[in-house]
Amino acid sequence: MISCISIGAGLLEFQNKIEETWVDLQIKHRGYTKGVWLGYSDIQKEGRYVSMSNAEELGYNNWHKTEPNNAGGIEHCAAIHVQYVGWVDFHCTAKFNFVCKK
Ligand SMILES: [Ca+2]
Repeated sequence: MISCISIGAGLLEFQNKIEETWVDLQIKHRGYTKGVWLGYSDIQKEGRYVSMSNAEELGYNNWHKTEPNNAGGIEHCAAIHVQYVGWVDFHCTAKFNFVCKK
């Protein structure tokens, strides 16, 4: 996140499925094996995911069918996890890849 801000960008957010499909392709192309952070968090209010760039609720979303589940009460950051279809919430200190979006 800090790295993205330093270049005048923010973490990855999606407007629609077309954008997500393109990023999914890049993830496969680059051989990422864990996940990619998204710029969404519910750290402010549990269960209410908002954009970290403008604090607004998500328009488009693609949560996995059992997510977000706040497993262990410690999952407050959204990510694409390569082992799931759709997004997951995950503990924010995990070492995932990330994408900056301008
Ligand atoms: Ca989860």
